Amino acid sequence: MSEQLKERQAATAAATQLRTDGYATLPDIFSPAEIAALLRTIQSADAAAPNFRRSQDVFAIRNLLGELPQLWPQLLTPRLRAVLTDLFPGQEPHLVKAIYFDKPAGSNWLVAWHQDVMVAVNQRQDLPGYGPWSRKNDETTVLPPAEILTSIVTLRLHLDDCDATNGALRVVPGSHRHGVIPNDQHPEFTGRAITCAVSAGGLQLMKPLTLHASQRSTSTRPRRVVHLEFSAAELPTGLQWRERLALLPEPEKAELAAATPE
Ligand SMILES: O=C(O)CCC(=O)C(=O)O
Repeated sequence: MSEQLKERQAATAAATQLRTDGYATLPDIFSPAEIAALLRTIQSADAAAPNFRRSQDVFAIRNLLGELPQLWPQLLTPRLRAVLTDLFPGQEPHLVKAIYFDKPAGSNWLVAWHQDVMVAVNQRQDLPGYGPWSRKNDETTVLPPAEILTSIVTLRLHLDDCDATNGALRVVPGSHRHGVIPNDQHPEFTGRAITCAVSAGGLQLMKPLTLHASQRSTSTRPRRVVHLEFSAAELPTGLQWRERLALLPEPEKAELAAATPE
């Protein structure tokens, strides 16, 4: 069987697992050279901007592609595009959020159990099914209707080998099928959590409603992740995903279009 066919089969199996369990992993989507190039771009950033948060326990860049637009073509490799095609068959997904998380060696940063239920939008607009609203650090977020939340798929690209010792994400399989779970009910679910080890270059896929958390690091290795959220859904007129980015045309298609006379 060709490598390409094996990859397509793995991606189809991951898309099925994502629907059932709310998470899946896909190894070897980015090569060591592609990871090194991404890290060079991230390390070249001017860390003084307000979207950068640096402490001894975490370095995070919010609105990552707004801060570092040159990362977008680096991330949109043919392999990543193929994964998106499997995850959004017959649809045109766009990016709706991007964050960089560096949990350094020995970090005390832990993230408690939660679901990702708020989406970042351009403005507050009272609409049926949208709310509550929140405004923090100049950013408006809202709990959208279920069809918008369930349209989102998170792809976490791991830039380092990651396991339970350096803060791998823990998830509760199937929890995304229970809608928004009140905090006081989390303990009913978290007893069956599993740890998602992912090697460098691999992707962890996750539905935003999957209950997830991450532990402190007891390792000497960092855990660097590019967290990307995609959706093919559009918001009602007037409301826009705050970080919305369309996929760039594939280079060969763009070349073909440029060479074809109208
Ligand atoms: O990267 C982590 O450890 C946690 C991130 C997370 O939970 C989130 O972005 O919702």
